[in-house]
Amino acid sequence: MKNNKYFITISVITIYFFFVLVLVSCCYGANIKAFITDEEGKPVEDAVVTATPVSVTIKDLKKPSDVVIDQVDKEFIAFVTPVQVGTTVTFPNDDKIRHHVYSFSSAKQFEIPLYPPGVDANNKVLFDKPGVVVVGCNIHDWMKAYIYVVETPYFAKSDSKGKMIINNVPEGKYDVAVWHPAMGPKSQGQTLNVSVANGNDDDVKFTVHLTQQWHSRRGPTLEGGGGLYR
Ligand SMILES: [Cu+2]
Repeated sequence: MKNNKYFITISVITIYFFFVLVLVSCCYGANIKAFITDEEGKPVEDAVVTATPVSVTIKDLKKPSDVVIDQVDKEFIAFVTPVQVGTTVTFPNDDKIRHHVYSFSSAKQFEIPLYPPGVDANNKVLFDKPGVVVVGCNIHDWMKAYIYVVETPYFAKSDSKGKMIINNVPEGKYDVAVWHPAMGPKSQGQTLNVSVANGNDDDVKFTVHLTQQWHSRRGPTLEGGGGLYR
């Protein structure tokens, strides 16, 4: 009998905690699902959608975690990286040659002079102002990456299907905007007003006009590795 009572108590506690868990997980805001296409209806990869609170105070802000932009086979991985203001980005070198990473963008000017393969704790840059930072390599002209520094903690980047999800956006009103490195002036300033209600996911769609992007031609691969630089 005693055992039976014990079992019932444990069951009631378990069920109680299960409901609390469901309540917390279902009612902490909602997700914003975005779909980005170009004017022909083709999915656009590497677009960033931001949700900036209008009626919500961002409480309990987590410190942005560190982000990595790798260099592999003389390309930056990834091509587009959205980060929140205050994020530190490291630039490891996963090639067998040296790279020289820099940016002249007003949102962040920096330079990591010619450095060898590996991870060096000094190759860290703090992004402390919002804006677009174009990153290049002094040795390999075709290497290019974009860091999109945003103020809001609610943002995401589209995949190859043009889709993304901004998770756990607290209830309230938001200005939802889109950005892409090749976005022409026609698409600038597109903003949607979205009201996020607890437990109700929102679907948003943007159509963007992309301009032709200019790219340096990739240098030839020299047999035998091409020494320290190429
Ligand atoms: Cu390089």
